[in-house]
Amino acid sequence: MTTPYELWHSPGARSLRVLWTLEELGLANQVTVHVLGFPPRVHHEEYLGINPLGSIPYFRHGEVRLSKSMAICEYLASRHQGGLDIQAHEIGYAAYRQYCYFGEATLMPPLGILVRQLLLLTEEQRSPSVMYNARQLFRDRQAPLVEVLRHQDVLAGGRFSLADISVGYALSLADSLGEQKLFVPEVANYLQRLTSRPSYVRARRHLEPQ
Ligand SMILES: N[C@@H](CCC(=O)N[C@@H](CS)C(=O)NCC(=O)O)C(=O)O
Repeated sequence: MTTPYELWHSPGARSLRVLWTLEELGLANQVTVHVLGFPPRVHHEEYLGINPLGSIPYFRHGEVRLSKSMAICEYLASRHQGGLDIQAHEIGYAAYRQYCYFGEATLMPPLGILVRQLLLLTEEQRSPSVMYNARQLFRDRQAPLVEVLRHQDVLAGGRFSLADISVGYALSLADSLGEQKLFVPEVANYLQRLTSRPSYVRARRHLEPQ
């Protein structure tokens, strides 16, 4: 018997990257998804007993425990053939590594600020200057993407990869927050291509509260 995958997921959270990866690999029927209200540290105190960080996603596979979305995606891509990870000997490897990190380390910080301001604070608690700066930063940080997307449909290696899932999740979060006006045209078109993928559409279905 194969060891099942288990994923803890919240609507709108980075666990979408993992669901998207599972869908791309045709593995969606091999995962048990635990859907939690967000933030789980508020709605599900018992979750801290599973993931002491209290963050989403969390992933279990036998003895394996992972709490970083891209680490989970890379773990899955390395265990299953599907071409989602670009190998060191392949063209595009450097760009692949760059954009796997870029999605999380460069695009997500300003979006994290917007999530907090728009979803977790009351209107009186919000700071217009903090939101203005986060929006500017998110817009400016699209510049490297534009350079790549002027010449290619995907970010690395001439094929869809985890680099697109990393960056695509961040862009889709900005979209869900209603921040479409921040997208430069090349990036808006790229997001449209990504979110038209059947695997993305299926993964999104898990975003609906159960
Ligand atoms: N770098 C981590 C970040 C995980 C993270 O911050 N997740 C957010 C949701 S997308 C979260 O759980 N925030 C609430 C909290 O930490 O209590 C990853 O890529 O998975």
